[in-house]
Amino acid sequence: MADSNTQQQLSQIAKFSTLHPRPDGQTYAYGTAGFRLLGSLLDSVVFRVGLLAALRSRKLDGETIGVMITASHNPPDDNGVKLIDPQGEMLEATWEAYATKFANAETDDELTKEYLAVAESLNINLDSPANVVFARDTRASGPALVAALKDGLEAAAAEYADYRILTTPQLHYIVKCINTAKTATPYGHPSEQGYYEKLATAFQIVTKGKPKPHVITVDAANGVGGPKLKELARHIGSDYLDVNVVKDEIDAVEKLNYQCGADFVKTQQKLPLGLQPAPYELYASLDGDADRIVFYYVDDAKKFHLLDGDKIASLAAMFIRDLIALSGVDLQVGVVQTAYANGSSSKYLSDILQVPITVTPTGVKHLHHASQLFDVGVYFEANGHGTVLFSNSAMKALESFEAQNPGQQDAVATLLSLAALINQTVGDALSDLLLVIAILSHKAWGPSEWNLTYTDLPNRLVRVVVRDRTAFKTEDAERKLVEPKGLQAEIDALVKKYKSGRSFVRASGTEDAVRVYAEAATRLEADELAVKVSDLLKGL
Ligand code: NG1
Ligand code: ZN
Repeated sequence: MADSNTQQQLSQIAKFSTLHPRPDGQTYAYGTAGFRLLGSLLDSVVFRVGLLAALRSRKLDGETIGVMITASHNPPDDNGVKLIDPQGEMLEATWEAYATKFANAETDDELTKEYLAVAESLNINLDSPANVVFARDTRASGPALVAALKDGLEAAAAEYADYRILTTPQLHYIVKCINTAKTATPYGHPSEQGYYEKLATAFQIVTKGKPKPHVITVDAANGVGGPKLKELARHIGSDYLDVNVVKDEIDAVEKLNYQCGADFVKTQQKLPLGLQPAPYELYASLDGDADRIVFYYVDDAKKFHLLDGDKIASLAAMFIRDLIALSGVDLQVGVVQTAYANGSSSKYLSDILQVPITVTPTGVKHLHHASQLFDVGVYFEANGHGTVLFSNSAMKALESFEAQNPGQQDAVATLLSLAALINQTVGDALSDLLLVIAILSHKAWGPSEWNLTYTDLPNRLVRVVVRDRTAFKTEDAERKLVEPKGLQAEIDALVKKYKSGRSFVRASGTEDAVRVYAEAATRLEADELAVKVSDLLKGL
């Protein structure tokens, strides 16, 4: 039975909870991106996430848990919250259900009961220490949500540290640093400064002796990535890197992600509003919390060429595969993609580079876990969210390798610096930016040479509103519909009519809609296939 300390905690939770009432009629779900909706509807949710973070930390013997308040590429009035596990990974999936339960508890009393029920069923000692760190992006609703979070953490008697405004991947980095500080392999100094220093040093080593890269212009989506990228560039120094940051108006809160940013550029397949690029120069766009990045350039005819997550994955896999071969260390690089990966990228990876590919369902947690099965696992969603994971055994093999010649020594040193440069916790736009620049500088490539590695098949993504998206059930990494019955056969019949045709339908995990993806040999055919498959959904 609950002792007096526990009783005290429960009464604090009930008391504080009255300050953060749950809006009537609102139901919440912890999805692939945590909780995400209008900032004005999130006060009670964030308070309750504070309680859950405390429990999660207690369950893991006081290891530090992260809470990030952000809505990434969503419009300015949205906000969101998600939990970060001790190694900087996303919250373990089984806990998503507790998050959803907490958020939907009808009354303060029901909430304290849920809290106690989770503690009891998981054998959590409520007297034990709980440690939580948190940060937010630049949205106007952020400070009030932070206040709600602090109330939750205080009610649950957790120790906490406020890291104020950070990119999402910076907080993931800090969580991992804190939890590895006393281990044999500390990840880094647990501060924003530590993050910049780690990346800057690694970038300087990786690009040492190579020509200084051309200036790159980065659209920061008027979000948190702008000031953070400038700070990172300052640490790297102008001897190594010139970055020109545009769309960096973080105080004009209504401009966040508005006609700019990685999501806009990828989904619209066009330049951010007002950008007038010089031909064949490299450009990039971050999303609102700087965990996604896409690159692009225009040619002489001002034609826009997108270098998306698939192109980044292919570039990274090629570079790392070649370095491993040069080093003589026995390691395998593999790539993890989703069904949204362009068919040409998969063909290039398997036929030309001959690296193994795993396909997982959408959502970075699936990609992340699958890529941990490779010695070096490259994973990217086509939308530009991804990273490269070096396994512990790969790190040991590299660190202990006795090089036979300077070529091998160089390759091993570059691989080890890459492992420091690339965020090992989560997709990180700033780290990915440096990775791409470093590789291009090694290859002496501009964006058009990079683009030549393979030619994307024209593709179209369509969002279709249906009566009940949960009626759409898939298998084979979301590439085949099992329900509604018979629909897949109709899709297959259409696809067969198109050269290099491919199409699939799945329910979105973040919006109340289904998505239709189609690709084919020409723009016209890809568009036509997308329309025809969408038409099959009419009335469903
Ligand atoms: P949904 O809404 O499940 O398609 C979208 C993206 C994902 C991922 C999540 C989380 C596409 C087609 N889907 O998921 O890749 O990034 O949002 O933000 O881009
Ligand atoms: Zn994001």
